[in-house]
Amino acid sequence: MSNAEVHYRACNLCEAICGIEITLRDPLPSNEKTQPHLDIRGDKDDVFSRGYICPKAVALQDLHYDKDRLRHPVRRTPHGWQRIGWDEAFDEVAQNLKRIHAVHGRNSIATYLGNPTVHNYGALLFAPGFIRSLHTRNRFSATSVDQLAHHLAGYLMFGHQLLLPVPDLDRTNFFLILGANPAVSNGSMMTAPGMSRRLQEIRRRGGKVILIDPRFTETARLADRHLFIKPGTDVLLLLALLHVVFDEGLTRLGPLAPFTKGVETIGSLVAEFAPDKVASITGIDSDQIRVLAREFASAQSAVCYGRIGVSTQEFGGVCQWLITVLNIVTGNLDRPGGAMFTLPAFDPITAPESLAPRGSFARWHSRVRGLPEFAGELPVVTLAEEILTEGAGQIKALVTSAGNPVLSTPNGRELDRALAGLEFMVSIDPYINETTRHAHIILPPSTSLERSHYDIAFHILAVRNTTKFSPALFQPDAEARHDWEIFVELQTRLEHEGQFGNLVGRAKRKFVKRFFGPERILDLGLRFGSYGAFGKWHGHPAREITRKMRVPHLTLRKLKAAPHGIDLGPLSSCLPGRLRTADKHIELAPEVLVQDVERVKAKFDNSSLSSNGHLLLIGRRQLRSNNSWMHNSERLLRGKPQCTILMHPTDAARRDLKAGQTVSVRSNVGSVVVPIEITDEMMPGVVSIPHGWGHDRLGVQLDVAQQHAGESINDVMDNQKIDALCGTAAFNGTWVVVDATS
Ligand SMILES: Nc1nc2c(c(=O)[nH]1)N[C@H]1C(S)=C(S)[C@@H](COP(=O)(O)OP(=O)(O)OC[C@H]3O[C@@H](n4cnc5c(=O)[nH]c(N)nc54)[C@H](O)[C@@H]3O)O[C@H]1N2
Ligand SMILES: Nc1nc2c(c(=O)[nH]1)N[C@H]1C(S)=C(S)[C@@H](COP(=O)(O)OP(=O)(O)OC[C@H]3O[C@@H](n4cnc5c(=O)[nH]c(N)nc54)[C@H](O)[C@@H]3O)O[C@H]1N2
Ligand code: SF4
Ligand SMILES: [Mo]
Repeated sequence: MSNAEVHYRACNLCEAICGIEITLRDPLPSNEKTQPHLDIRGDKDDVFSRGYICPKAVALQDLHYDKDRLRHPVRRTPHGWQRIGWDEAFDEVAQNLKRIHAVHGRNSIATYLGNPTVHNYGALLFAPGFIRSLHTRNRFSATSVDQLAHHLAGYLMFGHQLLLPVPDLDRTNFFLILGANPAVSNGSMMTAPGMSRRLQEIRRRGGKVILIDPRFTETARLADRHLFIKPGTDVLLLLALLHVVFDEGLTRLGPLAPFTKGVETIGSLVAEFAPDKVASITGIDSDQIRVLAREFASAQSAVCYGRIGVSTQEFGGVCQWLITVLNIVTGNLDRPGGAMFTLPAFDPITAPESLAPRGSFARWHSRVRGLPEFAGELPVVTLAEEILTEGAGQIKALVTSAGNPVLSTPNGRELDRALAGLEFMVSIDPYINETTRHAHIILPPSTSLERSHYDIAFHILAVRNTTKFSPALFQPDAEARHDWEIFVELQTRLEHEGQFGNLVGRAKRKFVKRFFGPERILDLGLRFGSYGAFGKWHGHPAREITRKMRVPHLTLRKLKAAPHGIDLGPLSSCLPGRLRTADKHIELAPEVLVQDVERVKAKFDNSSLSSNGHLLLIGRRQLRSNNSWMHNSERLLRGKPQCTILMHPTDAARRDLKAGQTVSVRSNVGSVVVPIEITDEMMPGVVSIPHGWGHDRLGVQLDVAQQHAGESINDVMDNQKIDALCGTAAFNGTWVVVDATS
């Protein structure tokens, strides 16, 4: 890139996919050791984000220039990490995996894919092939500490794990949010750059924003109404809202009626959940619940949306299902201002099953705890015990890619111990962090500025159909490898053995890299997608839209000629055409979900509501932090310590705690020590600690992060506390004891 050049791309750090504009601010320094300064701003002409960015975008350069970032493969030795060549590293990994496979069987090798995988189209396209080549059932990912409940509902109700309705944010008149903080997270399973502005606009056009959250969050400040809820009880609120809708005859399916099954089942299911029955458990007054249900059902358009606060709790699966049911029975699915499906330019829904599987559920179960698979993966809450429990099928080797499960999964300390005992571990990751420090070999990929970028995942979840391609900003070093190249290398080395096999493997790698890299697949996907020359459109008015927008026959070349992206218009109605259920009906009442309500009843019938002096722990996200892995950027870490516990003044007074002092937070699995902030933004009885901290561990090589180490909330979270339906971690509402440290 020359100094005068301006580069446009999308920020790949979170789901908001903001357009950014990058220029070199200073002339290139003569001393090469000085970090060049990139001027990173919001791209005002980006068709979707219109100039919005958050502070993390500027830190993209800190990741690229980070002196702690690995630039070549390393091997762990008793004398520390040793630099090795790529060929040697690939060979060693392949040999170890083959050996362990031969001795202990296919399930002895496990894989874990972390969150940045979905922000990296090369990894997203090529990781599955590599994982398939291992033939293991022990596949894990961050999905089971995140959005698994959404996929389960999509799969059971609409026939495809990626048929996920998105709030039509820019047109809705009533936005009901449960357990999400989009003003900070910038939105999740709802891609919409500039979330605060979009929320304000709902109110400006006369609509309402209502938030249900145990904390008065940054989003609460933008809402018309905020209601505290006791963590983990949203399922009862949703059942009660539906109760009112049915009881008062407010259901209206509208155009969905001819192809929606199971309405009566829902009606009888919710009959026993009158608001009075759930009020004291949820902490929300029954009149408030009634008013909310009526307002929702009678709004010109309305959409209910729930995220991490409800996805990761004991009834997360049922919650995400009931949220969609509420949208459907009030006539708000598939209509403007409600919950709508996207029509992305690269469309997995219409892709062949072998490329984008519809999903599957409970085809097999985990060995130790019997947790069900979903879409070929097992819940990560069981990874540690699958490593630690002896017997046939025990995990002996692990491949992690773009993940830090020691900090991001519950009972991280147990996993930490388990990883230390593995026969072999390899990590594809740019850092030596809390997880990868256990690897025998680390394979570091190129940075996001060194590769092209296309958001395969987040265009599927966006509140508007747009499409954008970002070219690489920097040429990668000769030494660097992209994630996808690493996967191709490993896969072919595993698939082809022996002298002849090696030759075939090498030829195949060359062929794939030259003719079928990510860009070529993207181009094909665009051509066969709904806006391409060969696209299927499943009853969708996409053709009409493309004609009007004058983007006939999308190709990668056309996309490259539009550096600010191409707007493909607002979301449009597409049902029943886009359904993937066998009978093209919406399954409103899937049996496994209906059945799971029995578990809800059992829990709340028996549970004693007294807290015995315990507090309920929940998480929180922070604008200048991104899960566990951006804490090595000085500019994001400046200012007050971020890893603190928030507590209501009455809870603090009862324990004689003062602002700023350190406290110990204990659960049945472990404890952490953090400073306390006293604030009435917390619901009494509830405390909050952010996740992703806890960098002060032996061998971690993250200089800045270690100076701001914090502690890991997941040392306190229990990996036995799960949504028993699908095995997702139930982070929210963990009982803890908080005391002053002596
Ligand atoms: N700045 C920043 N942005 C991020 C991330 C980040 O780490 N930092 N992470 C990204 C990722 S991976 C994701 S998945 C998204 C998540 O996006 P969000 O879900 O919007 O993020 P959170 O801030 O975790 O919001 C969860 C909210 O649920 C509330 N909550 C906790 N327990 C309960 C409960 O039992 N019931 C209810 N109703 N509410 C509850 C919490 O108080 C919190 O406000 O954010 C993404 N964006
Ligand atoms: N208590 C609690 N725990 C939580 C959550 C919570 O709300 N509360 N949220 C959960 C959620 S929503 C999520 S998504 C998970 C995240 O869980 P993980 O995905 O396991 O953790 P991350 O912190 O995202 O770690 C990302 C890793 O990827 C590496 N990395 C970054 N970019 C790249 C790249 O381009 N290629 C490769 N190969 N590696 C890269 C980083 O160095 C880091 O090691 O955490 C979950 N854990
Ligand atoms: S909100 Fe921030 S981190 Fe997320 S895409 Fe936009 S600039 Fe990047
Ligand atoms: Mo996430």
